[in-house]
Formats: sequence, C-alpha cells, structure tokens
Amino acid sequence: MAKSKEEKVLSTLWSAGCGSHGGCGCEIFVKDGKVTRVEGDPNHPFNQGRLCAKGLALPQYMYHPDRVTHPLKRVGERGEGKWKQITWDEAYDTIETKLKDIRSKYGAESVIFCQGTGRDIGGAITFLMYAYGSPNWVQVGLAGHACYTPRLGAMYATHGHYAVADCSQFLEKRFEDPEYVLPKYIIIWAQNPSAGCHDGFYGHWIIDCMKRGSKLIVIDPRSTWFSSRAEVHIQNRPGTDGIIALAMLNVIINEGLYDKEFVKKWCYGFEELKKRVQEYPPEKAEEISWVPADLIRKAARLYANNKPSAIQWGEPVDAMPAGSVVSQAINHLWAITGNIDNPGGNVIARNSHGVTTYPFSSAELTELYGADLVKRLNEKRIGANDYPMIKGFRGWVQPDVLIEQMETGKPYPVKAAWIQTSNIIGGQAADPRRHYNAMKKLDFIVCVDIFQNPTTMALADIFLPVCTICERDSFRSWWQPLGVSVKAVDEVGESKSDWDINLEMAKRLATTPIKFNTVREIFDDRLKVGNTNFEKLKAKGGWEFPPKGDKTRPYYRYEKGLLRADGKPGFDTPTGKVELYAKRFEEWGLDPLPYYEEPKEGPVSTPDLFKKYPLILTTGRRSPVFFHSEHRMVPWLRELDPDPVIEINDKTAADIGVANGEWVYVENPRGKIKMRAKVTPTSHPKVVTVPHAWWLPETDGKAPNLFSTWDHNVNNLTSMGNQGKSGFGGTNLRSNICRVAKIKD
Ligand SMILES: Nc1nc2c(c(=O)[nH]1)N[C@H]1C(S)=C(S)[C@@H](COP(=O)(O)OP(=O)(O)OC[C@H]3O[C@@H](n4cnc5c(=O)[nH]c(N)nc54)[C@H](O)[C@@H]3O)O[C@H]1N2
Ligand SMILES: Nc1nc2c(c(=O)[nH]1)N[C@H]1C(S)=C(S)[C@@H](COP(=O)(O)OP(=O)(O)OC[C@H]3O[C@@H](n4cnc5c(=O)[nH]c(N)nc54)[C@H](O)[C@@H]3O)O[C@H]1N2
Ligand SMILES: [Mo]
Repeated sequence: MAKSKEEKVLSTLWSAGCGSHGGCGCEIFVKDGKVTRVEGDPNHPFNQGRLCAKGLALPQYMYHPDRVTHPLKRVGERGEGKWKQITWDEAYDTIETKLKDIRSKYGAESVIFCQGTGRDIGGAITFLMYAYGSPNWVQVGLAGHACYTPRLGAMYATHGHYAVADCSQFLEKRFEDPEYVLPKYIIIWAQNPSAGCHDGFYGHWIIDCMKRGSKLIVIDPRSTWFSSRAEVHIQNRPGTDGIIALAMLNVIINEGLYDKEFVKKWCYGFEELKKRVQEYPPEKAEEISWVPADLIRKAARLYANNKPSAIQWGEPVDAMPAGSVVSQAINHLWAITGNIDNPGGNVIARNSHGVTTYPFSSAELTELYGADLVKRLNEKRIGANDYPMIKGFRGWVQPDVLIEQMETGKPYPVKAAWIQTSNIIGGQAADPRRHYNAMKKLDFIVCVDIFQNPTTMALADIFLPVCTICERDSFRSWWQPLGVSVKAVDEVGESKSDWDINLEMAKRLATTPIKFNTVREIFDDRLKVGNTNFEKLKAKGGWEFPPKGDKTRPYYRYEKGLLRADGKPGFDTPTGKVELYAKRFEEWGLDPLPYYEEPKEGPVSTPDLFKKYPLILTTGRRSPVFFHSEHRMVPWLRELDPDPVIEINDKTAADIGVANGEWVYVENPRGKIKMRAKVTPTSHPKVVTVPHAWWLPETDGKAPNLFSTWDHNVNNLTSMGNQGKSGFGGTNLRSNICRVAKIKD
C-alpha cells in the first residue's frame, strides 16, 4: 500500500492498540504506507471528533521497537526468555499437531480458550473454540467473572434485556433529536465515566448532559471530577453498595415515590419487594456503609421525584459480594420509578440492526457445529454444574472453579490453553501466583498478543503476533451504531489479524467442515441480518444507525410489542413484566429478591484482622492513558502516568509518616507490593486506591522478575473463591483490606 500523498481512512476504534470498550469513530492518516496520526472523526455520532490519548498515541504503539512482529517458539525453559523466530507454517503445524493430540487423548474440553476483556475478540475466539469442540471459554482469574456479566445477568433476570443511561446515543441526531429528553438527574454509581471508555458508553456523554442541565448524584468512595460537581456525593465504604440500593428502595417505596401506574401495569412482585426492603432502613445502611441516613434519603428522593432520571454504573458493582444481587437491587431503582426505555431514563440497549459478533443461540450453534457440541457445552463446561446461573446465562466457564480444576485435575484435567488478548499473570487474575503455578504445569500454551508481557514470558510455548486495529478489518455492533474497522495499512512485520489466525486454525482443527473461506465471508454472514455488508458500511464512512421502526431503536418498546419473540406487549421475562421478584433467579435456585451481603474481610466480617490491616483497599481505578496492563511502554502515555501510585488521604498519610511521592509497601495477609504514595484529600481517610495491572516493561522480563510484576501488581494482594451463590460477582478486587508503610531503605 505504498502511497506518497497523505490519505485519510475512516474507521472505528476497538482495541488492538487503543484498548477501549467504546466505538469511537476515527480518521487514520496514512502516508507512504505508514500511519502518521490518528484523530477523532467529527462526523461520527459516538465521539463527535473527540479521541482519548490512547487513540492519539496509536502510531507510537504500532511502530514500537518492542512489538513482536514474527511468530516465536520457546527454546529454553518456560520463563527463561529464550525464543526462536519461526515461520507461520511451522507455528500453525506445531499447534495443529499438539492440539489434535491432546484432543484425542483427553477430549476437546481439556483445552481452555482464554480471553481478556471484550475488545473485538469474542467472535474470533469462540469461532475457533467451537470449531475445535471445547466448551471452555474463560477470562482466566477474573474472580466471579466480575466484569459486566453480573450486571447483565441481573438485568436479564429482571427485564429480559440490558439497559443503559440514555445520553441520546441511540439517536443519530443525538441531543438534537426531538424525541430525546434530558435526564434530570444522573446517578453515577461506581464509575468514573471520563477516565475510562466503558461498555459501549462514552464517558463524556455525561458531561454533554451536564452542560445541558442534568444534575448528578455520585456514589463513589473517592472524590472524582464528577463527585466535585454533584448535588449529592455518597462516599461509602467500598463493597457496601447493596445496602445503599436497598435503603434507597426502602425510602422510595415507603414514601410512595415510585411510579404507581408503571408498577401496577408492568411490574411483578412489588409486594414481595416491599416486604423485603423493610429489612433495610437507611439507619441500618448508615451503620454498615458509613453514609449518613439522611444523605441516602436525599439521593432516593431526588432520583424518584425527578423523572426522567438515569443510572450509569460501573464494574465495582460486579465485584461486590453477590455482585449479581447488588446489580439487581440497583436495577430495581429504575424499574419501580418507571425509568426504563423512556427518553432520559435507562434505555434498553440492543445490538444495532440485530447484528451480533458471534453466534449466541443454541439453534445457531447447532447449525454451525452440530447438536453434539451444544450438548457438550453444558455437560462439560467448567463450573456449569456447580452454578445454575453459569449454566443458564452466557457460555462462560466459572474462573474460581477453573483454578481448582487446574490444580486437582478433577473432574477432568486441563491440559492446554489458547490465550488471546489476556495478560493473566500481569493483571487480569486475582492471586496471580496461584495461576502462575497452576498454568506452568499445562502441557501446551499458545499466546496471541502484540507485545511480550508477564504472562507470555512466563507461559508461552508459541507466541503468535497480531496486528493492531489500523492493520485489519473488523466490525462492531455494540451497541449502536453498527460500525466497521477498516484496514488502513499493511500488517507490520509478519503480524496477522486475530480473525485470520483463528480462521486458519479453525480450518485445521474443526471436526465438521468450516463453511467460510475468508474472514470477509464471516463478517458478511454476521452482518446480513442487518441487510448490509462490510463494503456497504465502509462506503458509508464506517457506520450506520438502524432504520426508523427497527426493534433496536428506542423508546417504550414494551408497549409496542417490540421486546418479546411472540410480538406481544411486555418484557421478555416469564411473566412478561419487569420482575422485581425474579422467576429466573428462582429457577436457578437463587433468592428471587435482592439482599445485602457483607464483604468477606473488613470491619464487620473480620474486626480483629482489620485492626492489623486498618485500611480498605479498592483496586483497579482506571487510568485514562492505559487500558489494563497495556500501554506502559508507550512514551507519550507513560509520561502522563509514570508510576504505580497509591492514593491515600493526607491525614492518614501523616499518621503513618508518609509524604507525597514516597515509596511505600502496601501489605495484607496475602502479600506485599511497592507503590508510590499520592497523598490527597480526595481519598476517604479509611480507604486507599491502587490501580491494577502494573508491570515495568523496561525491567528484566525473564522469570523470576517477569517485568517486576510481583513487585507492583496489586493482584498479589487479592484472592479467588469469594464468588457467592450465583457464581458471578463477589471478588475482593474492590473491597480488600491492607496496611501501608513507608519503605525505609
Ligand atoms: N486488581 C484488579 N484486577 C483487575 C481489575 C480490577 O479492577 N482490579 N479489573 C478486571 C477486569 S474488569 C478485566 S476486564 C480484566 C482485564 O484483563 P485483560 O483483558 O487480560 O487486560 P490486559 O492486562 O490489558 O491484557 C490484554 C492483553 O491483550 C493484548 N491485546 C490487546 N488488544 C489485543 C487484540 O486485539 N488482539 C490480541 N490478540 N491481543 C490484544 C494486550 O497487549 C495485553 O497483553 O482485568 C481484571 N483485573
Ligand atoms: N482507560 C481505560 N478505560 C477502561 C479500562 C481501562 O483499563 N482503561 N478498562 C475497561 C474495563 S474492562 C472495565 S470493566 C471498565 C471499568 O471502569 P469503571 O466501571 O469506571 O471502573 P473504575 O474506573 O475502576 O472505577 C470507577 C469508580 O468506582 C469507584 N469505586 C471503587 N470501589 C467502589 C465501591 O465499592 N463502590 C462504589 N460505589 N464505587 C467504587 C472508584 O473509586 C472509581 O472512581 O473500564 C473500561 N474502560
Ligand atoms: Mo472489565
């Protein structure tokens, strides 16, 4: 693609370089076959010309000298850092032979297919996994699968669909659309919208709403840019959000502030919920959460009395003890106030044009891979038999059960791992040492990545280099508009796209023939339900909203019969109503009503231990310039956030003799890491905040150092096995305990 004149390519950013869960439209500028700069596309309705630092730094990421651009084979011991460059043919042949051999000896289920967070990888990885015949798809070490899945499960059980705060994102003309109504209040619950790019949600939309008059209620133990501008800031003890939601429901129900007409017509189980919330008066919530009862009352009244209002929530909700239950309680707030699928409330979010990135339904899987696979999915999927909700909702493995199975080999051994888009040891997994020890014993591990990281160094037998978002095609339907990512330049070095790699491997490993010859055929097959294809979308500038009247467009679809398969009005639940008493939870053997569960460690559960480790540790607040463990090697980005820092309250720091900028140990019963102190009045005196996934790519990559991951990764202080009854949620990522001490030498 050698060109001398600068050319502009319109595309959609989604991972492999920029990180991100957003779907930002961008302009990729290309000269002489190289990307010279990347900017936000002013005509794209998602980000309207804006772009984060990670997007702007893409050229530095793409052409970084440390990038791996050839397939590698390990030649020394695992972790020794000795690699040999091999051809793609040798890499493919080796993997094919190994994985076929393992399948014939131990069954396809003995191979796990591991990804990190969403990105655009779900399609490629499940495509390969189903073709190979394994049911085991997992985010290894993500305790309680606590990333969006608990929230999605609760929403599915309550109203059959997913909902998000309405910032006009489902309308092409955005805020100018006459159908749109601005939320009077937005509750930002456990999220820092401007620092991260969230699940199909662009954080600055909240600021767009604020500029137009929306007011804020923020529930966050830290002070943030948003909390400093909020009418109410609820600064709670981390992990106690469940009781705050229940107390807010108590106030709204007992004071009669709910939407009586909506509840009567569209909700099921109101009396049961009413009875349950009597157990949670605001005074009880105050005792547990450290939040004054009157502040909880104020937040509840403002939210319920000002319709429409919306709730925008974040990952800490999933990471709570019983995360799916906390999600359910928060979900009920928008349910009983009738703030669902109304303009300015919580609008039902559906994939644009009905396009999904990979097959979900059993019917589709049967057609593609045969009935036997579908049967085996649930029979052999790790954790599905321990947790009915794991079996009944989404095809994931339960990660806490997986680690036990890797250690014990029961009920069957795990022999190999295909790891694509995940840094397990360096950030994703709680208790990485345990994962390191368990995974080192596997017979065969493939890592598909862009850079070496603690996981690839520690574990890979074969490293397959992938290209970035500017070097490959892709598509995106999460949530709207429908978009395509467009290949702007040739692949750097010998790197290939994830889809190219997985299609080739699928062809070699499939038990039934793959019906697609090219990746483009797969994309067009997924896009055809939307009456479009890749080229059409590309020609339109990379995106398209669904036509008027399409079921994926808002509002009030429950009145119009647009939510249920039978076409009747109502919600897609067993009763056709919003189920405050969730039949689906009941069917899964779970409490159908929300309740409060205390974090496993802390002042209430372990008061003696808390005397020794007197601070609540919340981990993983997002940095706007990094995506999880990525980007630490990119100069522009590292300059903005150079060190792993712990945020600590100024008075607390003074008490333990720590000054701003000093290095400290952060320690708890599970381990000790080093962080630089950021002394700040914005932290609650009893809460410290530590970002996750820190490693130092500039240090020795070989074991045991593994890029200093044991010194700086906060997951050395977290643990597995707190997942609660549903199998979803309940990690201690956000509500751990620790003590902080100055490093003397
Ligand atoms: N303590 C603590 N731990 C946490 C969290 C927390 O809040 N606190 N958050 C958790 C959550 S919510 C999540 S989702 C996980 C995320 O965990 P992961 O998704 O595993 O995140 P990363 O550490 O960024 O690892 C991603 C790897 O994939 C590579 N990569 C990026 N894009 C692509 C691509 O397109 N193709 C391929 N093949 N590779 C790519 C990157 O180079 C990187 O090495 O971490 C979890 N871990
Ligand atoms: N730039 C960037 N963007 C990202 C990511 C990234 O790594 N970098 N990761 C992506 C992924 S996979 C995810 S899951 C999302 C997560 O993104 P978010 O859901 O926004 O999560 P955080 O930014 O970790 O935390 C948001 C806020 O929750 C607060 N918080 C911590 N514990 C609690 C608690 O117990 N209760 C309450 N109420 N608040 C609490 C923190 O102080 C923080 O201000 O971000 C996504 N976007
Ligand atoms: Mo996540």
